[in-house]
Amino acid sequence: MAKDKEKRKPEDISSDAAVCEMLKNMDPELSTVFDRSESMKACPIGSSVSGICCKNCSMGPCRLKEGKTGLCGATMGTIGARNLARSIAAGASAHSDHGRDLAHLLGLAAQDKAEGVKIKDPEKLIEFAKVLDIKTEGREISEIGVEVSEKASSLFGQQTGEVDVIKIAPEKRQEIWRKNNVVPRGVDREVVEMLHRTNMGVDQDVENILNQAVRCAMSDGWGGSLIATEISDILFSTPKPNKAKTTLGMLKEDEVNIVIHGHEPTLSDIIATLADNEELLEYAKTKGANGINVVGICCTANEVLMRQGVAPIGNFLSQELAIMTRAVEAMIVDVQCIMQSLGEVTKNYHTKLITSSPKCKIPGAIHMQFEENNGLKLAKEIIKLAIDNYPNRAKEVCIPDIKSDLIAGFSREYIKYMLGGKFRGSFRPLNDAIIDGRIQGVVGIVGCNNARCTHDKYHNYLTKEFISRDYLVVQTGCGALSTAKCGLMKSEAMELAGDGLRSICEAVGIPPVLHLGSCIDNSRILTVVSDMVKEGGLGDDISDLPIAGVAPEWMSEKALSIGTYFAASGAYVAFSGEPIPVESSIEVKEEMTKGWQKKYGGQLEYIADIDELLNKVIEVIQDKRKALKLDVAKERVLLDMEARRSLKDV
Ligand code: NFS
Repeated sequence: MAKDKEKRKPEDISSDAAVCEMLKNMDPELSTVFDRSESMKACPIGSSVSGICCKNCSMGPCRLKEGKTGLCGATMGTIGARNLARSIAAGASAHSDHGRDLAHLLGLAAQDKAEGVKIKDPEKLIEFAKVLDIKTEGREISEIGVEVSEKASSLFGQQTGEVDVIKIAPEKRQEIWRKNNVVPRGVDREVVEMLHRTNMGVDQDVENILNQAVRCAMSDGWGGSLIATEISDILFSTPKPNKAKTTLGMLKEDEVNIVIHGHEPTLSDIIATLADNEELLEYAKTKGANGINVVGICCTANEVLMRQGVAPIGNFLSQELAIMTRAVEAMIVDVQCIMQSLGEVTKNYHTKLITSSPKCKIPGAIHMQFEENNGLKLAKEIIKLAIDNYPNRAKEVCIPDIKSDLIAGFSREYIKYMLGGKFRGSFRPLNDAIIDGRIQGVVGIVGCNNARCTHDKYHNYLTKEFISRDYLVVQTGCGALSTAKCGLMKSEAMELAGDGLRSICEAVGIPPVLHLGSCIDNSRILTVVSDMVKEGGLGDDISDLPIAGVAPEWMSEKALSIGTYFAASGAYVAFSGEPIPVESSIEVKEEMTKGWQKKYGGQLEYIADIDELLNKVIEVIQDKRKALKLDVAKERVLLDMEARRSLKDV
């Protein structure tokens, strides 16, 4: 391993200064995801740049190159479409299963049967009840909560009709979906049908397979994810801006450090609340610790950051290094984006790795199962276990002395309020700023980190470039944590914005990059753009808006589902970093670009060169502005080779 590490400088591995610090100081005998990304190359067939692989039956795996078919006769196009569709189904199922659990929890919380969980935002409950056609007048909150829980849960198993949360979208968009037959009938139904249709010897038509892939992704964005976000807000409160600090430097030398990692807000919200508990703080003192420091990683971090200001110490690629600081007493993981290597890494340190979901057990971890009725008790047990582990900590810890300020927690409700005020909350000022060109457009830069690209680099680069050209950037997931760590989510970052965007940031008092939450909360972006359409002046559909989405360091199947439902919602979406695994099939690429553009007014494509991607997004947004006949306040800035070279060093 030590030999591999000599190959790349920490700065080439990560743009996170605290991660670089850790890479310089970590035990050379230990391996991280970064080392393995060098020692193990991706399978060239599986990565799908030069070929394609089908393993849907045991006559294979069939490795295809241009001009060949599998044993059954399946073509590159069919296999590419099937593989992509299966990944979308897996991604959609992850988000949706998360939403299902929250829908169930809401019913229990409404009846006071979920320890430590209550309905914190009754106003949002009433609003969501209306979306679901549930009567609210004259009814108790608990009664509404139970019915919302039942109705939301039923949308997962619904067999016919429409998942009615799609009604949040503009009318015209709903008609486009109906015309193309992609309105999800029920969340689970679309995932099951996708798996059936990609089974050996079923759907073999690229367009037909991808039509169902779109309906499946729609059941995520306009189904499971949206339900998850709405109910998380109802139970744990709708986010408002919160000041916090970030990076691995937020671990504390003299306190019990507890890292919450994964995606679900439930147990983590209770653990974070208990960090101030007098009894537990007293107990910590008896073990020599000066406090209890709860911090987060990945999307669980985003959930508790937005609502409680809990410090996110890093995104996906920081999880192993957090343990290597020797300062973490316990890491509690729930579901998704949790590396199996954590079980091995913790063997070398005193850190207790705790799994809490029956859906995710890891060799080497202690399993302490969260049930809806044991939240408070379990959270206390976990914190006590971490406190008991504090005396086992090594004398020397290795916490990077690097921190960055950030503001997070821009929900749709807050954006409306900050622009229009409590009594006339409105998206009018945002639309007006876009119309008069102070804001050229809105770009969502979202998604994962990928160990095969320089950690955080593309997220940070694109964000700086877009804000400097007056594009408002909204972020979720690991992308949001990336720019937060490099200081782009604090008010001072408005200095890096173009004059137009800066004038808005100054007037409203916001940073030029807005943190909208976890990956599940990409559905917040859907509701924001729907509101922008309804506000008027920017066309009558999402596809008319000068907006775009980018996932520059994508890695998870969930990202494929997200990219697909944004394209189906009318947005131009570009992925970079590693290719979407359909690159070798022209037929599939054509359908995802030209085909989807014709059907939905949006598309999903992969662009390897980050400057080419930047230019393409600018071009798409400027074309939308032109179509809307908006005054072009600024010249379109496309980069020539010389300008590119001067920008390379970020
Ligand atoms: Ni999204 Fe969140 Fe991060 Fe990617 Fe994983 S944590 S759900 S999948 S890696 S952004």
